[in-house]
Amino acid sequence: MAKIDNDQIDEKTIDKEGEGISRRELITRSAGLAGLAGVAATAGGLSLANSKSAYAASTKNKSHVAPGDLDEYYGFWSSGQAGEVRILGIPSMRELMRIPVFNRCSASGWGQTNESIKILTENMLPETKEYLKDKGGIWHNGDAHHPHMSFTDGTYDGRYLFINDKANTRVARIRCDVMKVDKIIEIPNASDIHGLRPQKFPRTGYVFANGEHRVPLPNDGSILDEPEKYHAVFSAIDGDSMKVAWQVIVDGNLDNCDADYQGLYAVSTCYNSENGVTLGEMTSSEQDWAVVFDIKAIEKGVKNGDFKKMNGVAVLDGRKGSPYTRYIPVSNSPHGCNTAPDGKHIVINGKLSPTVSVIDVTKLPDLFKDKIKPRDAIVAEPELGLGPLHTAFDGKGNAYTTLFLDSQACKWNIDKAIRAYNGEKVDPILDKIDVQYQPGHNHTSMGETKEADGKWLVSLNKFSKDRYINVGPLKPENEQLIDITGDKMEIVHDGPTYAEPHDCIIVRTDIVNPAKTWKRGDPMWADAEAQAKKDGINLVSDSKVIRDGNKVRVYMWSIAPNFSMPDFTVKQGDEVTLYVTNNDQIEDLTHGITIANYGVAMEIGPQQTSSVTFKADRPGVHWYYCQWFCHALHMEMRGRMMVEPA
Ligand code: K7E
Ligand code: CUA
Repeated sequence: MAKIDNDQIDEKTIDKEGEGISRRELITRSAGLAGLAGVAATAGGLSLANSKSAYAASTKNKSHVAPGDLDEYYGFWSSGQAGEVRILGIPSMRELMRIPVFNRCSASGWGQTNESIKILTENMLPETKEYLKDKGGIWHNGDAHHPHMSFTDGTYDGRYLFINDKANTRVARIRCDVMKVDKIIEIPNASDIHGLRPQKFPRTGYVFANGEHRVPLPNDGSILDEPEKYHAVFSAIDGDSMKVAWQVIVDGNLDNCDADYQGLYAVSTCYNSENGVTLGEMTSSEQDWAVVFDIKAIEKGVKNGDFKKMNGVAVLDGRKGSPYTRYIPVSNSPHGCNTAPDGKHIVINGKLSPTVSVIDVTKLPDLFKDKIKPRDAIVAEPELGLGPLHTAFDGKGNAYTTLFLDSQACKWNIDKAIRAYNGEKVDPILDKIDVQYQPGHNHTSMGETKEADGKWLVSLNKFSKDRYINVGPLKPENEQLIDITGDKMEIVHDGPTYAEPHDCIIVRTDIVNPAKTWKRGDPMWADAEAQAKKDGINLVSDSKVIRDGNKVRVYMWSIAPNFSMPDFTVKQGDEVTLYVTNNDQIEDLTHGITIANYGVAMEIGPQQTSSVTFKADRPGVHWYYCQWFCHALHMEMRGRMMVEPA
């Protein structure tokens, strides 16, 4: 058996669907591994079995995931200025999926479908709505930095992912059952959300989000060039309701943040203690801070009414001297903020200083009681190298810090660093490895949870520098997979990426259990369901054009390779809403609908309803067709929209 016939597999999959057999199982069962090995042998002259064992022998930690094999971890990647989230398999580093979030997506229609526009606009501030009124009504860009999963009891729970948008001051939530965004909120009173971390304990709970840039409050033009009146704001978002629970005004600029494992404190790195507005002013003093937020005290303050209500949110004053915060001096311009899985230590990364500062969270109660001085909360400050930006952990007491300027990953031991700080002659640095090139974030498998397992480290490098064939002036960035099971770190894989591998998390596959198809009645298309009900339409079985003045609603469904309607007619100038329900029940059988020369396109997953509204302002015959390859007769899956001239 030298060749696997895809059509055959599809047919069998369809036949066996009732028995719940997936296409994957079918390949293994019916074609057999011998068949797959045969393909590999024909293609590469190397049998699958041989290549597998060769890789297994060459690395301690098996990084090669052979064709047909599955990954051990999900990697959730932010994409920086591309505005989306990407799902990778780890350790293969294969990109498996993209989730449009703050960007516009040509394939799925994110930013165009009614379902996505609702999510993109429903929690937009009125002044932003007003600003975007004649600009299409939505933002078309975003800057997505920090993807983090919801926690229960100190580890990932597989419910949601949260991610910030630095560009347009938003936070989005992704449902992990369908891997689509279900909420996007614009954060009032803050500017440019940067650091973001969910509460780890008892659960998420709060999602902490840093407003990075200082702006006047309100930022309506009444205050302009008076920087002393600007503020940065720390927000706690309720991860269940996606409403801002409370905010705290701070001194300086907020950068990154993290939460403890006790549910008591959150910590943010805070640069620009000078409150300057130019680079020179912002970096002039020797020291900046780590700001500690006392969550219980803040909640009490909210209860007692010790706040100003701004844009409907309780805003507390957490500037220096406030009972809600403490400012721990650390070296100038700290950047990353990472809580260790030991539940005790939080690492503040120096950036402009070669050191990282280790905070002991058990000292924080005394700090808030003013029994100790702020610096006494620091228990270690090892010098690691130039440009420490972010730190990851292996759950065995070791930390891995990216050195941006040195282009290295540095492995060091927390306990040894504490002993060295106490005067013992011990070197906390265990190993350094060159990465390619200038790393920003890094992340270890399960590394920000109490279940950190010390298997993989990913280094997210801002430059690929000579690592790949030249693709023109814009180069890919580079992420490297590092095996950390041994004493020495070992780079086992390079992966080029498009802008920008900003940050990621690595989650065990048993924690994430996405659905295989949509389920009817999903809240994603509740509005379509409600409108259909009003129109007396059953979305899964009716095909109908309903005219309501110059508003026209077209309902159709699809089963590969057919749309239930071969054509429909509207008048020039009509506002058309097109509802399409994909009645296919087979996993992987996504359809789409594109209206040619109308700029309309959307994804319709199995059992999903999608809708889009547009103005039929171009007379003539316009074919609509399915743009998701779904069947041997996919090309024929189409129909005509006829627009009568006015
Ligand atoms: Cu996570 Cu650049 Cu947004 Cu560090 S920040 S690199
Ligand atoms: Cu349906 Cu292609």
